Amino acid sequence: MQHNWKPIISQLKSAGKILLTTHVNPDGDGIGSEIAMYHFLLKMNIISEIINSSAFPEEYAFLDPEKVIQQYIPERDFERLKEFDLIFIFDVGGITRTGILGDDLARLEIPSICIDHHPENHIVCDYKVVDDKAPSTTCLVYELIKEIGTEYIDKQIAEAVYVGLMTDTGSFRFENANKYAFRVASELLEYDIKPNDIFKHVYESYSRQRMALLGTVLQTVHYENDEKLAWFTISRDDLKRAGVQLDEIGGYTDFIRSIKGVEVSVMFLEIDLNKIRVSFRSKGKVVVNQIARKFGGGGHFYAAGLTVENTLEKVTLMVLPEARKAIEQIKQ
Ligand SMILES: [Mn+2]
Repeated sequence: MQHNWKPIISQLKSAGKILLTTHVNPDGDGIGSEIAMYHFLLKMNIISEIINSSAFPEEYAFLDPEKVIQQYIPERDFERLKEFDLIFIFDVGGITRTGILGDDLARLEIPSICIDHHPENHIVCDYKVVDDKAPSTTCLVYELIKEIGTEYIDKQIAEAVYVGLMTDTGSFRFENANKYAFRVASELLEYDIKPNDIFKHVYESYSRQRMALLGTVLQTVHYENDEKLAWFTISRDDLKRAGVQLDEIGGYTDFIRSIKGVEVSVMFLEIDLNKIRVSFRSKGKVVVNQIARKFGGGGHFYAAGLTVENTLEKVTLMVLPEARKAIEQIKQ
């Protein structure tokens, strides 16, 4: 894959201080991109900071032993944002996904660069490299670093790139686990990373409470359309009762999709009072970002989402008819 990195390279080389950020509820790809870029810039003697709108999910702590990732607190950090003269936004297809930090940055007119792999990326930036054929954003970051010099890549950078690749390809089993994905993975192995250890950190470190709540969810899944559609809700009360943090819920929708016969799984998660995050996962017959887009969301063809302000019940009543319609259109 060839992209024009030249404008980015000249901008980062002349920058004084760079801000690195990703989407709300960051995943392995967003965090991996930030960490890879941060350590690469450090080696180039370019100062950068990673600041995100959301808290840092525990399962990625191993990627950041120095604890360089910060969470944005407007009252404390807003003035400080003016110190940055370049912003990198990773893995973000639309500005609403950058959360409160994105809103504040929009007021400051700092030059920005977006590196992303979402189809129909519509974020407004000064420069963008967007490629929906890239299995992860970290693959694009890796390509950028390679363009400047492979000598900058070390184990920590390779691990961060690998985490984005592993999580966004569902551990190399989704449709985007293409030749390119495996080629990058095999190149990363040259840096002595341990896929088995990385897998254990990310996917085998769940709390008992999280797994117990998943058990409850499994018993309350609603099946419709000949069991091709599976949906479930999680309220703030459910989380509180189960003793589970919001950022531990990642992966539930993938898990429900794995049930035989299910084509689309949908989670309705109450992330705040009357604020609902809807996540879609599809096995490949239904393009779910089209459903998400009807409500102002977006994402990948088979993994997409949206956030709406309303009650859990109202949001299910609003979104499910569109999901049912999409499933009815599956060609036999
Ligand atoms: Mn991604």
